Amino acid sequence: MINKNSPIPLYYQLEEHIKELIENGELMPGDALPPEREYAEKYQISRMTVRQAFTQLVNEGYLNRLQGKGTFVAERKIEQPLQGLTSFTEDMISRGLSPGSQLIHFEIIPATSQIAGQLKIQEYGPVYEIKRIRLADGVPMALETNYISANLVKGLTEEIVNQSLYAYIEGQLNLRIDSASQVIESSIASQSEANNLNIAKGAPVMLIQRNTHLQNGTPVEFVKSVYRADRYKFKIQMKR
Ligand code: 16G
Repeated sequence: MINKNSPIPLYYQLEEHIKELIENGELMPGDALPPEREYAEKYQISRMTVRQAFTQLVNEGYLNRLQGKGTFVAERKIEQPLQGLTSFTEDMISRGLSPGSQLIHFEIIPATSQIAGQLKIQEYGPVYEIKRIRLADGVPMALETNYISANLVKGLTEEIVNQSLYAYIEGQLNLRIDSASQVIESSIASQSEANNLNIAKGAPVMLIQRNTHLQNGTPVEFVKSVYRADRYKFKIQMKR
């Protein structure tokens, strides 16, 4: 498995070997890796080399190190294509995961000038402020705060937003969600985000802002989301 005569660095060979074991299912999420010492003895390489391979794999999200417990195979990341304008509920169902929401805030507020600007409504106009933890098979994936004009999307209730917002807008109100622009940037979890997402304070997250429009161009939602960077990656197709 490890070829000492190869010009490819030893740590990299080991890294690729472990990746292969993860990708072909011989190592499953949650499995403990043998200690560094065992790898070092088995392949006759230094523990430093093994550590370097592990560190790379931790940085790439394949492994997790738990203080005092050892190194474990990480959960697989959800790969989210960015071409389609889909809802969280649709995304989870298309992957065979069970979508869920934990509602932590639901209120009609007067739009601040920033929210009014995003939704193209009058300042102080009535806006639903909805904060939900989005779950996949019961595991928190993202924390989402939606702002929606109450004059446009009428009759929202806590029961409705515990299900799919897009299904209500399209299915019940017959409004056509058509396009969105989305900005993604990296950040780290604050204490309250960490509590809600069940991750450590300071863990990497992705901040996503989505502005969604109806077919006639009317803004239908302004959303700020915090996605777990250890569970999500985004994919975009490009063409020259
Ligand atoms: C996604 C959207 C969010 C939308 C929600 C509707 C991103 C970054 N955000 O989470 O803007 O409000 O889906 O989901 O993708 P729902 O229909 O399941 O409530």
